[in-house]
Amino acid sequence: EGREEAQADALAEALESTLRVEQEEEENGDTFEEEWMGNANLPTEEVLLKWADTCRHASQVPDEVPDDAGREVMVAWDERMLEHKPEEGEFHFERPARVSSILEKLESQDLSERLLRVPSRTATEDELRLCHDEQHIRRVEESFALLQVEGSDGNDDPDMYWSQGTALAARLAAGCMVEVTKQSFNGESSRGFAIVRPPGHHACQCKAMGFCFFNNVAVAAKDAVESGLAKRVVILDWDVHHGNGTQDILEADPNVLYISLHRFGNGFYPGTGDYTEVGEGDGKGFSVNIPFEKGMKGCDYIAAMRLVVLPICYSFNPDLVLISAGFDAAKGDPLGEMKLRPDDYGIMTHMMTELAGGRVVVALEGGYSLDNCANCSHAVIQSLLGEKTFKLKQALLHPTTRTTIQKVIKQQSEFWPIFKSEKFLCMMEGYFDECFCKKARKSMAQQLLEEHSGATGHDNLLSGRTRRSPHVARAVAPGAGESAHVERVDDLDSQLEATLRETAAHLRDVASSINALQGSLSSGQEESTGDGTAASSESTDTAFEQVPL
Ligand code: Q9C
Ligand code: ZN
Repeated sequence: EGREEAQADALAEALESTLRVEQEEEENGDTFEEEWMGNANLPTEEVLLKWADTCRHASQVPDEVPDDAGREVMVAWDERMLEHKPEEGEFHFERPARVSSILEKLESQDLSERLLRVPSRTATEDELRLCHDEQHIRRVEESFALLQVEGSDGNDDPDMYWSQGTALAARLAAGCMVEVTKQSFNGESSRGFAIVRPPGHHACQCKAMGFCFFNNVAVAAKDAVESGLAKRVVILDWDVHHGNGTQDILEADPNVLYISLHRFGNGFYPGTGDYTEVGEGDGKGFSVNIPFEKGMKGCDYIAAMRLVVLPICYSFNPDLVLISAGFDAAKGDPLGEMKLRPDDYGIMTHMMTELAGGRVVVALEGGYSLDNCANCSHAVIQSLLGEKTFKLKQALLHPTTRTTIQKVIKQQSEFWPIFKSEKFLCMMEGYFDECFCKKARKSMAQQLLEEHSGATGHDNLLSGRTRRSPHVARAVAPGAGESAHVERVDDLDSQLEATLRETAAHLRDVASSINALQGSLSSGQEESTGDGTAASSESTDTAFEQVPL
């Protein structure tokens, strides 16, 4: 009896590892893990280096990341930023505890020797004037006083509130970001994190909005260019909202490339950032918008990073990377309704540290779950420190991700020649199909296991390890959309088909060994090995036909 149980356990284990059926505990079981190992995971890299010299801004391949880069990370904050706060008893998402939660987390992690605190300071008038007009700067200074005297500051935006400490906090937020950015060129480290609030990316040249007063990141970018520290700056904005302010301020500037991943459509705030917005005048092609629907996971963001953000960034070859890091696309945020995990932010950060010789400066933007603020900021800092291997939970892409990415690429191909390269397009299709392939393989395995446990009465062996959801049918869905821009490559299709056939054959082999094993386990029981095999291969073929080849 005991021996049989042990054998059953061993079998279950063997099945699991042979078929690599991995279980996703917290969610719907649609994911598997992929070890994130930097360059090894960038399928674009090799192609990119080859195509770099055909791109209009790339005269050289990206610099190597220096050996000692990332050992230490600069951080800046100022307690006085906590004095921008809603009135006693009032709740507002953009609250002081956001920053405190990050500071507490960092303190609890014993990173003190590796974090270099940069002295905080306010932004100067000259720095603010790089992005804001005089009147706006005055109004931020005076609004609270006006409010006290007249009961109104002329700003009726319900998203905004003003307190005694607002103006100073806003100036400190911009100043800290500018200072860390400057020091990334001549300070003790090339990487930094400005833990600042109020956030900045909705702030326009002459208007405060969306919880933002001064555009911290835009000011730092302009200042880096104006002061001659950088020739080309890329701003990656992964806050769940479109950074309309940053885009407005920089849309005609060809030296600052603005790339935003955000939720868009159905009235989602602020309503700008469709993929058709590509910049204006000299800045045409230097705004890149990736508009997602709600419900995206890390794998969707990583796909966009690999297929859109990195090809453009490597082509642009920046000497400074700034990140508008909102954490409101993290799972559980009260506004974002996306599903990113802290590790996903670590991975995206890591992807950017391969650029600009590792000169990467991050600024806090939104993010309204305190736990997410703390944990995602920590992941970003670990990534900047070069510390950790992050786990990418690779899952079936959202049904809209493929089309979204293709639309962006088609739109941007006018400006970024890599998107016209057949090799690149082929690689992109391969990337999408690879996701199908893995999914298809996994569902075949699961189906097989299910059928089999049913046939042999050994449900207990597999309980909790299989599900009856129609994975394969769902796996087909994203591919069903037409691709006007990208033509499928026959060659690749037959390759895929071969892989799938091979997998199917392998699964049949596995099925018969399972049968043999179970036969010997349950000697005396009366099920027929032949039937089990037939049922299995049948199910494999069915699954097979549903995959578009
Ligand atoms: N009732 C940033 O994340 N609308 N700003 C919220 C809530 C404004 C978000 C509506 C959201 C602004 C920096
Ligand atoms: Zn936001």
